[in-house]
Amino acid sequence: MSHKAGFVNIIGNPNVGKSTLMNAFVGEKLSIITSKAQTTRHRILGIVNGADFQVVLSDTPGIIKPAYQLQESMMGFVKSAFEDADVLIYMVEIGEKELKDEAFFNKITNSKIPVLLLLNKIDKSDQEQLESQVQTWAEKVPNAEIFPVSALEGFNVKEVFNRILELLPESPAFYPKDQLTDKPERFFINETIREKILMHYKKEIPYAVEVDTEEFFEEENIIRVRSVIMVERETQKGIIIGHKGSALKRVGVEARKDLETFFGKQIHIELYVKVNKNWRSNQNQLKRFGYNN
Ligand SMILES: Nc1nc2c(ncn2[C@@H]2O[C@H](COP(=O)(O)OP(=O)(O)OP(=O)(O)O)[C@@H](O)[C@H]2O)c(=O)[nH]1
Ligand SMILES: [Mg+2]
Repeated sequence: MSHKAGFVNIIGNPNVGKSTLMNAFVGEKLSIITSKAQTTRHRILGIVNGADFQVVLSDTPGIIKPAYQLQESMMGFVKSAFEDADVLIYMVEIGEKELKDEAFFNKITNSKIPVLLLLNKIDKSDQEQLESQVQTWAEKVPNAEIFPVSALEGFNVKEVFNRILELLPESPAFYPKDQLTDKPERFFINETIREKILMHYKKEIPYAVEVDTEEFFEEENIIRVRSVIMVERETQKGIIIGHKGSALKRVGVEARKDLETFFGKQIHIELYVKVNKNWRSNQNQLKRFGYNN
């Protein structure tokens, strides 16, 4: 029997729906999703396995012009996604004009590998707008096949997946067939806590936060974790904790609910907040949190 396998890497502007699409393909919430830009900071693999195929998807951070070291590292993950792709998914959303970074855009239009341009969030558009945008993108990226989709509602997602399977090379699997991702358990705990912080805190706060799970003990019926929420300044620490600890408590309660679903087990989370001055610009700290690429 022939077997197909390969890397399908998803890139695009922030907030267009890249993570929503990857989760839809995999059928698990591997990547966190929020309405804020720069939700995803890492390259996260989502693996879809079948008897005669293995599709290794990569979710990546939205493309931005880096202003500090953390963002430089995030764009490093995007660069790496160009290097090993068998199929490139370039995701745009309804109403979007262009990829602001010209160098990345040129890489897409000059790509030697197949490019699928997914025009996402079509649930928010009408037929007329959709047709005109398909036309525009066909002119801008003539080497791409265009698929209007709604990652959120699952519209056309299956069709895209079938096209991916056609495009993938014959190859043995790269990962064990029961593996869903490349990330360890602690990563999903960190990310779920960060998702709640993105949802509940304003302005700069979520961007100044990193979460690190220092302890992870799995017992038969319960997982016990101790995670630290790192901020850059003392004032941010107070905001995270909130009046009598109420804000922090909400983060813990909501993260626990999601993680209990994700792991299918009871979770006990101990959260605390620590100032880690300017960690976003500190090479050693970034390395420690997995932003070395
Ligand atoms: N209406 C609509 N909203 C969508 C669709 N897909 C994603 N969204 C929403 O768009 C927002 C961003 O989704 P994400 O999947 O986090 O986007 P992303 O491209 O991964 O964002 P970054 O990680 O910040 O680059 C969320 O509020 C999603 O619910 C869609 O098909 N339709
Ligand atoms: Mg994302």
